[in-house]
Amino acid sequence: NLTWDNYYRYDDIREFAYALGASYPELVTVSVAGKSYEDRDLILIKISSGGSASKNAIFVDGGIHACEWISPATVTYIVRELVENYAAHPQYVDDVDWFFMPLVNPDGYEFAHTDNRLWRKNRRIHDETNTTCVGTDINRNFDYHFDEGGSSDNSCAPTYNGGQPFTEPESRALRDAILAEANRTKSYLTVHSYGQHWLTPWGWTTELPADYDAMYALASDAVAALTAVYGTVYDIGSSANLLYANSGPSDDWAKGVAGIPYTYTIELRDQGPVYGFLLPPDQIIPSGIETWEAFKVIAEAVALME
Ligand code: 0X9
Ligand code: ZN
Repeated sequence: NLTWDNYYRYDDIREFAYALGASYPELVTVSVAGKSYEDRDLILIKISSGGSASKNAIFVDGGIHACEWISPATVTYIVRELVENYAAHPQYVDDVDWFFMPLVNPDGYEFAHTDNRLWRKNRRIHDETNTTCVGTDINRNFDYHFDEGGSSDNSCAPTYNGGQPFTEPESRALRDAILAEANRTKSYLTVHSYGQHWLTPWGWTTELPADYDAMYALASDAVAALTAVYGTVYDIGSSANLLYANSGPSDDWAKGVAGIPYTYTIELRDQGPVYGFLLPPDQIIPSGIETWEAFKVIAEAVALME
């Protein structure tokens, strides 16, 4: 039984998902959306109390980047809150369907635990004779304005884009899971760290999406609810404006190709440079509690969307 007082390994997260499904079969369906390069399961958790099959949906992922341990920790915390405390707030499950892929990059995540704490990419070997240049940045491997800046063609680089879109089994599995429900998915939340940013597309251009004002308004309601808990501040803006130019991330693809309107990259605690990726585990529960407040705001809005 997980208590979110420490960072969990791939096996723990997988077992958490299946145990939740076994305890709450009327709410939780666990499936395998694909296999990682090293043959780990890419777990997909659907949370639904049934009813209409065309209910609006929210898709959440975590752990695209191996070193961002607070991401799968916070995402699984929210899964737990939705399910175990369903009776306290049934509307968040009754009014929307949820899809969670809490650990998109299990191979990199395990490698960050065993070998290199700051590892970012997956672990695909590109060249058997070159074992130092391993892995692709899953968040540069999506097919929308692919390789148009802020991604690397060099397999040694931490932002290596794979050379072509969708070369990685993890990005293909995430793509296919999103597409399977895209017509009813109103929000895609891809959870990263760190910096305390609530980001909209795009990364490839500093121009803003046509519906940026609506995206900004919902983000600011979500952030206000988050900040109200402990005073944790987040800034809001488009990726290219607030962070840096980059191309091929999952959020740009989810909005530009899959057509999901309220698509955000959430950069969790902290702001750096104190901890950065090395966020102490005693911040998992506070991060979970405050981020859950933001997710409630998103769910309330999604429930009312056309
Ligand atoms: O660079 C990234 O992939 C993300 N930041 S991180 O520090 N977690 O690596 C930001 C991606 C933001 N999304 C877009 N640029 N569209
Ligand atoms: Zn990241």
